[in-house]
Amino acid sequence: MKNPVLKIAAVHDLSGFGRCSFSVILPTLSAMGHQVCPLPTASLSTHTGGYTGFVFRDLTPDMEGWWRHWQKEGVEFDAFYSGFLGNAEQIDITLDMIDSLPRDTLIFVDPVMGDDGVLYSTYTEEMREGMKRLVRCADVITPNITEAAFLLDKKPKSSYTEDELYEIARSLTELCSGDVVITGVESPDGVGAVWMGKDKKLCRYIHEKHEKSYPGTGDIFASVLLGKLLKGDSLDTSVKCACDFIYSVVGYSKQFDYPTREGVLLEARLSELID
Ligand code: PXL
Repeated sequence: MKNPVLKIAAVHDLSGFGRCSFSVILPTLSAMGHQVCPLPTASLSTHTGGYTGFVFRDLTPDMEGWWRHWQKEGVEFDAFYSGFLGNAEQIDITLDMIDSLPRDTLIFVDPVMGDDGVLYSTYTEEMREGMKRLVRCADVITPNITEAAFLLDKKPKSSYTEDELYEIARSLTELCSGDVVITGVESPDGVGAVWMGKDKKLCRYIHEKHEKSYPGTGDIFASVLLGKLLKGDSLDTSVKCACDFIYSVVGYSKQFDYPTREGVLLEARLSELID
């Protein structure tokens, strides 16, 4: 009988504390029944949002050898998932990995670059150009609204008309030729995601806005979306499930008094993701 557990090659950083990147990607996708195979780009004692003085090790020199070893061992992946990348060389290495994969591998790119209208401090112009090349290879991309603007060389704004959102999503489907899911889109009724698939129809799913925001929710959103798509769910169902989960876990976490920089209380809500 065929092994039912799908394998995902995941290229992200490891932040030891603060619930970002692998700290949330691994439990989320495992709860959904998938195997995450981590290829770490860097190790940090914490994420970079809200902490200073963190211990940081750049793992760029190990990335190609790590990938070659998997290839030599004949490991076959059902999906490839990239996120926060530390420098322009890591983007080129990630592109080479994607190039070496069979055509039917699902390429899922979360083009992590910034939030709230600004690029993360580690992001350079060269990396932004590299990220545009990376999204071109993707079957699914999940920029937040700030990253969507940066990918299209536009200045981020705090609100967008329906026509502007349509144009952003359509331009991104041309850039990546896959499905585009844009998160953190504000509207008078709340906040949520808009998405556009092959039919070029703009869809939207909104929840009322929680007054607190936490780091790492973009990583959890992308992981739930990927997990659902790999189970064979439609793009619409998968996006709605990811939005519902984020709404639920933020709503749960905000009742408790602890520093938001520690991220959402994922461990307490993971069971919602188990079939
Ligand atoms: O969740 C995005 C992310 C990933 N990795 C690191 C980060 C951040 C956001 O701040 O600092 C190290």
